[in-house]
Amino acid sequence: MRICIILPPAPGLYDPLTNLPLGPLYVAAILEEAGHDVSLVSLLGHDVPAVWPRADLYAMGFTTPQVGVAKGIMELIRSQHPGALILAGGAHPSALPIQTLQMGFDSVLVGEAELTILQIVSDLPDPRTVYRGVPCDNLDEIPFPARYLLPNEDVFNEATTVFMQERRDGHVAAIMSSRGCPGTCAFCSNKRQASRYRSASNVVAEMRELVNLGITNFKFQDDTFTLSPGHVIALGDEAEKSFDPGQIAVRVITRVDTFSKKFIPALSKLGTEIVSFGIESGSQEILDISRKGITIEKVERALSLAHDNGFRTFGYLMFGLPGECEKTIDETYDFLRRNRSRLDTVVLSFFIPYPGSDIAARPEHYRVHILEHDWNNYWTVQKRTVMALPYGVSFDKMVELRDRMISMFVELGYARPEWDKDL
Ligand code: B12
Ligand code: SF4
Repeated sequence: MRICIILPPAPGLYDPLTNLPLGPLYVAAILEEAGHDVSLVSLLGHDVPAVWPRADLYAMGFTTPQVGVAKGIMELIRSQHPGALILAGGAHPSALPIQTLQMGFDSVLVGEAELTILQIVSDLPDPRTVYRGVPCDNLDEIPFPARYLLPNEDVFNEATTVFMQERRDGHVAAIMSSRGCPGTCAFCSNKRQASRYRSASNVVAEMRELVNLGITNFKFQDDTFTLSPGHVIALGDEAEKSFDPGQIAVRVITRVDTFSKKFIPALSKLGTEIVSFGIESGSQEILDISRKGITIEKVERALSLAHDNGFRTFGYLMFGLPGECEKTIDETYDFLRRNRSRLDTVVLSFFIPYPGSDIAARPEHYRVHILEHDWNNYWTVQKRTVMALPYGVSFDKMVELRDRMISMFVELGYARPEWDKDL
């Protein structure tokens, strides 16, 4: 079967190439392994082709702000290949499958694809409209992402954005060593799922393949990297056996409440340079309203622990969550000032009610009015849009608070010219 996998453009990202999407690459790997004739069209930083190759099935994964571009591509393919079957998957179609079908896609795969995608292909030419993916328990069974189908310049990228704009030898790859997060954050569109882990040898084998190609910087995309001490310790040991000291550099992201002393030696063995934390806000009230499940005290403890052990610390903060007001901005300012010496960099996002999140599903429960429904504007970092108004706060006030938040970053020295680019 000829299958064309498409990576739609990501016009709101500064550097999509150092954060290549793994989902469609896993789908491609499964299909290739089963003997299908798979091609991949990457539109991340590349022009949309005027003429599309003929295929039996076109498959595209996308997030909410990519809906408009994904629809345009689907329509272009349809105009050239009227009988083509076009499948959608990934974050947005999983959150809103029916709306995705209404956009004109033939089928939607909700959730993880690996155990279901071959069924879709075998149902051709009459696939069902909605398929429910089954989470894979044994992640070691899944082949490595089919990066070899990508254009060379996507894989052998410049590797600057991931490590604080430092130009690095070697390139950077995204990698995932576990799936699922038990968190309940109300702004997050992940479906709550039990965590599953790849074995350390499986992860390091993937890293080894990449290192052999000259890719030596790794951004672990696991939702919460420090969930399981056993997993991280095994990874550290395996990496230490497989790589020379200093040969690889790693960035991870995690929750402050799972980060503890027992992870430190393993993170060092793994070559970790940057530990990023989802902090979201310096206001306990905001953290509680958004069901983040962490305390400011735990944030400060985690930042100290990471900083004192020689890691660079990144904090992800969000402006405009439910409950945001003058008082919470003041609290965030105090937090940022207090922690300046142990927080190296901050990435500031602007709250967006993504489909799939509890806030988008129940805005009244969180006492917010959602203002923006044009998904083309659902890019988190660059747009700086006020997307939702907490009850009792006017639009003009929110704009003023947003501008204050931005100026406090500048004043405290967190903002740099490249500030938006550290995703
Ligand atoms: C790494 C990551 C990024 C990276 C890479 C982007 C990417 N597209 O993978 C970067 C930093 C660039 C990024 C940017 C953004 N991200 Co992001 N990101 C993630 C994260 C943490 C992991 C993604 C991942 O690799 N998962 C592992 C793979 C195996 O899972 P997967 O991607 O879900 O893929 C599986 C299924 O979805 C499905 N599938 C996926 N694609 C396809 C395609 C086809 C054809 C089929 C059939 C199936 C299928 O099968 C895959 C294998 O099982 C997720 C959260 C998460 N845990 O998934 C958020 C997430 C996807 N991001 C999100 C958002 C909002 C964004 C941004 C919009 C933020 C912004 N800057 O404005 C941008 C959008 C950029 C883009 N092009 O998509 C939201 C999406 C919400 C939504 N409703 O769309 C998520 C879910 C975070 C969250 N918890 O809310 N992100
Ligand atoms: S925001 Fe992060 S910690 Fe919270 S539920 Fe989503 S993935 Fe888990």
